[in-house]
Amino acid sequence: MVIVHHLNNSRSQRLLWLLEELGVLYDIKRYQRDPKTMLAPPELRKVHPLGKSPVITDGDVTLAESGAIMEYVLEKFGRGRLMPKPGTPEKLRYTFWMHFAEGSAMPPLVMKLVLDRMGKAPLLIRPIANAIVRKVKTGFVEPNINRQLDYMEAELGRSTWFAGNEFTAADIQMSFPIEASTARAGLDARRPKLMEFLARIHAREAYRAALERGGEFRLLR
Ligand SMILES: N[C@@H](CCC(=O)N[C@@H](CS)C(=O)NCC(=O)O)C(=O)O
Repeated sequence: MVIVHHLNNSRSQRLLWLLEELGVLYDIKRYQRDPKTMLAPPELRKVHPLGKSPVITDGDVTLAESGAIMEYVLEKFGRGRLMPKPGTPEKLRYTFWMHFAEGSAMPPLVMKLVLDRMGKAPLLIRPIANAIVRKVKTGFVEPNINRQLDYMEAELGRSTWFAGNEFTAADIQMSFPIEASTARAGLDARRPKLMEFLARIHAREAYRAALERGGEFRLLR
């Protein structure tokens, strides 16, 4: 049976949602973030050397990295569901968004989280440290986040879901950067397509079932 090594308030929520959509039986092994640092506990490193979540174990298989886990689950249990047909334009869009979510959308959002949560620098160098942080945020992090959000908004103007007019696993993969953008990057009603996307996914039965099984899911800010 698939066991999801699930960290509270984390990306592994997305995987529970995929398993619920597919009706796969799974178990959850829970891990709690350190309340101060918000890092995963060291036990997770005993499951996989990277010590991040999600990780799954399934018989002899131990696999990390959300996108890879999603591909594994879809190949083993999907029977073609939640994916466009091979060779179609939708399949190409699907592949793009599956990679974009972690490859491009998440890095500046993680950088913003780290910079926003950085403790105060020693008094003597505080003005310089603050100026550097401000420059990285306004010169690099925020413009990238905004350009990406504008692109996602425009793409959702082309079709109901990210890969086309059918809901796919790419929408599950994209949900995390979009949820994270509401928590830490000012995503709001000024980007109505993304807000409608969130309302539509929140209404899905499998999304709600995954929340009930996963427990607490508050995006870090
Ligand atoms: N790109 C990886 C990112 C994994 C990742 O950073 N997971 C976070 C949870 S959202 C984590 O484990 N954070 C705790 C830590 O870094 O100690 C994926 O999609 O699986």
